[in-house]
Amino acid sequence: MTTIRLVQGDITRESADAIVNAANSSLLGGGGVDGAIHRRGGPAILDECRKLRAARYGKGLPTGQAVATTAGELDARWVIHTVGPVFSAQEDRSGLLASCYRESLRVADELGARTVAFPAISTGVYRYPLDDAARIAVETVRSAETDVEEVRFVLFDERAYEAFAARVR
Ligand code: AR6
Repeated sequence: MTTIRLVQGDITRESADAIVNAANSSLLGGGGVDGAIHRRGGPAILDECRKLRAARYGKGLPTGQAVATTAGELDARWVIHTVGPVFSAQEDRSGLLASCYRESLRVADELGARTVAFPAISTGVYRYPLDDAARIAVETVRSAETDVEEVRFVLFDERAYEAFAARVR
């Protein structure tokens, strides 16, 4: 059984086995939670991202997939980078968003992580509507077959927290 917990705050302040990053396919950093993770985690994370790019993801990490690096100076063992879909009103990309959560948990299982902290993937720069994103996140984690014992959704603001709380209740 995986326990779901909700926290409002900055994910870079969390302590967990793995912290998930809402990255972009370049793996080279960006704004939002990605920028915050690289800032607080320090250069070791970017170093490993560069090596992963060179070795495996020359064309970028595809949307919906996940890959782990060191967590640098964060209070975690790993950062799991995943690439959420950019929201589209024309095309249903919910499967790709669900895949981010599923693949991140699969990578967490490979690593042996038992506690995993997720941000609300795609709900910032990528504009995914919060209510839909929260439903997909919670449903996907609930139906995942994983050895992860605790999934913690770390929501940056009250609006995001309430959207997730409505799905967890
Ligand atoms: N802790 C927790 N959540 C945060 C934090 C934080 N420190 N900072 C922002 N959020 P976003 P995306 C929330 O834009 O939509 C980047 O440039 C934020 O309020 O970080 O998946 C990447 O490089 C929102 O609810 O990620 C990509 O190019 C959620 O995290 C692109 O943005 C996700 O917002 C990815 O866009």
